[in-house]
Amino acid sequence: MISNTSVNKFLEEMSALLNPDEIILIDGTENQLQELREIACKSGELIKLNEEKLPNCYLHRTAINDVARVEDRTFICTTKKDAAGPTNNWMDPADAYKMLYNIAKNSYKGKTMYVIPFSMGHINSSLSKIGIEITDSIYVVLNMAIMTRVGTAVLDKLGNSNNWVRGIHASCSIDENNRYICHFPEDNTIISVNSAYGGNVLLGKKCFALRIASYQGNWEGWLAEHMLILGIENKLGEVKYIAAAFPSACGKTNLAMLIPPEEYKKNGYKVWCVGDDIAWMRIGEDSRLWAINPENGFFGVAPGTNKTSNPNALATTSSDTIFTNVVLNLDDNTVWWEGLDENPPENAIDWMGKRWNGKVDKTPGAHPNSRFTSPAKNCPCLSREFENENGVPISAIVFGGRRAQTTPLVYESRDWNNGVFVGSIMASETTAAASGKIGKLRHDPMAMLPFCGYNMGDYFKHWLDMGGKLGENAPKIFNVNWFRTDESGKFIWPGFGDNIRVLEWILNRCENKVSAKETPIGFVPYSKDINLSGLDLSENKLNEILEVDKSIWQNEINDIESFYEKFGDNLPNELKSELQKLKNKLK
Ligand code: GTP
Ligand code: SPV
Ligand code: MN
Repeated sequence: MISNTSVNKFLEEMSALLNPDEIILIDGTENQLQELREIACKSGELIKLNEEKLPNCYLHRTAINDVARVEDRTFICTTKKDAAGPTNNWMDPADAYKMLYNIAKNSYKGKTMYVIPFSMGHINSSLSKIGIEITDSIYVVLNMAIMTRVGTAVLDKLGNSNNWVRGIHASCSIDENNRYICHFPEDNTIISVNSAYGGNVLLGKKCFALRIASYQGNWEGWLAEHMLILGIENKLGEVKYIAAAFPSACGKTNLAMLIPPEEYKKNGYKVWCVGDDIAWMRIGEDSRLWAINPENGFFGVAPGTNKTSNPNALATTSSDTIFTNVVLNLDDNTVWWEGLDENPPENAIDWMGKRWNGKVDKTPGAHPNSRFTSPAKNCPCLSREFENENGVPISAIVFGGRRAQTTPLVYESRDWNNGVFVGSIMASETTAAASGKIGKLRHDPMAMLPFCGYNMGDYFKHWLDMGGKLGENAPKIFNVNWFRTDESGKFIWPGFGDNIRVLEWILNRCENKVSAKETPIGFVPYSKDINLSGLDLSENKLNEILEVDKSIWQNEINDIESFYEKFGDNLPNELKSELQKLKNKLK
């Protein structure tokens, strides 16, 4: 049924190892997907939601021990340990294959092996890459069919090429003590066992499009980044594109789908979403940096998504969506999550499958990392360039994290190398997107700490090299922080739609339209240059969150130094010298 020699060989090996009762090739047709939805509803893997209110929408609950990415069980398996670097878990590839094959052996017995040919990026784009994921989970098939381009068209494009990524997913017994997410960048292979949750098993996403792709990008001269891509249109109809990297659950999807406040709308501003999580960026023939979103859908955080915070995301989820670990409202067979509205259902089932009354029960009904999987085409603000095979030209790169203190609302780096330094010293408070403690500050360079598929010191070097190649066409690099808090722990900056006020300053800086104030860390806005009209925020408060406190930054230097020490000789000299410059400026 498949003519590609290397794919056939892989499938033969895998079916001998995993021992499925049956093999089904995912052809990408709606008929086949509908059959699978029906099978999953019969088995209880999916619950069909109210067809009138949420057409073609389903609910899925994962195992209680399997609700987020597991960074401590994620490995980069390279022949040399140093290739994985100090920030990744490492395993010897031979040992890893042996262990994983042992765990997965015969685990498809009594089940079906689904074969998913998928393309990251438009099937016909020269920038795209192909993968084949095998899985025993219909949930994975249906999610992959939303998140990527799947089906026989992908095999047609592949022809008899051996240039594709092998993805092996085996649910096994969802045993968290035998859960492993392993990457073999030297073999273009990913193996995931004992999980059935999003980022651990939708292998096109973080595993391929970031970990494997970042490794490929280092060899091939491009960047695979944990970035949203958005376009801002002004009243003349000109659109400028920004790529922004924030750690998991720090606001990418929200910024990507931003709705400008009234006074901006009146002035003709529109925001267009190209991508909400991942950007692949290459230097174009015109020497500018061009970005595509390799995905075809959104795997977004549900809690906090509502009519005010992100109406575009809410509209996107109103049909053709798979909800994971949210509340099921038994009265009308719809879904609910914390922060959707002030009216939690009383007659409901929580994310763990237990009876739940939102008016009485104190425990959250939806898991904090509950998610929606929706097709990109549903998004009301989807960019018309979404399907453009060449992507969009990037004017500005923005880094950002969740910092209650220290980092100002926005600042601009001095030049490319200083911007790479700014990305490399990013730190952010941890969120529910990965298992482990929440709210703990950690260094997360370029929001890639959990996703860089090779030595992060070499990754910094690659960023510096890209700047050298881009020369004067390099985008300007900025840093933002929506999350500064006051004494009572409340966010000072209103965030969400109002973030366009900061993006406007960023684009104004790119076009040399406004001046800025120099500080030891870079340029911050004069408060008069951030448009506060229509906003209940005083200029004093704004100045408070624009402040760069020298004594706090002196402490920060110590943290940066101990983080940098990890990289030893792999830390590029350019970054050492940027750090020295910062130290001098803080004196
Ligand atoms: P991943 O999908 O895990 O990569 O997350 P993400 O980066 O796409 O984050 P998302 O946009 O889903 O937002 C995560 C959380 O941050 C939600 O609870 C949002 O409500 C909150 N959030 C997003 N933007 C802002 C903002 O501008 N200000 C504040 N205070 N909160 C925000
Ligand atoms: C993230 O954690 O950054 C996500 C969700 O986008 S996951 O796909 O699980 O990685
Ligand atoms: Mn997101």
